[in-house]
Amino acid sequence: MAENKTIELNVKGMTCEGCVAAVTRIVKKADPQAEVKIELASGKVDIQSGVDAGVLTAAIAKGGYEAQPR
Ligand SMILES: [Cu+2]
Repeated sequence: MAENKTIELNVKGMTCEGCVAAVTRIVKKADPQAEVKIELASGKVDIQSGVDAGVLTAAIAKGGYEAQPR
């Protein structure tokens, strides 16, 4: 299994706890072992995962949120 690393993203488009739950779900679908920390007000998303940052960013984008490394 790949080594976990911290992936730091800025995610735009999250407006409520429902969005936080949706982004968490998207990340967990890509990596069930991932640890996800989301700050709704700032859009800061920190993910501990062995999955490639590009894969997670693409999955979040597909879910309708704009994700960028920060
Ligand atoms: Cu929402």
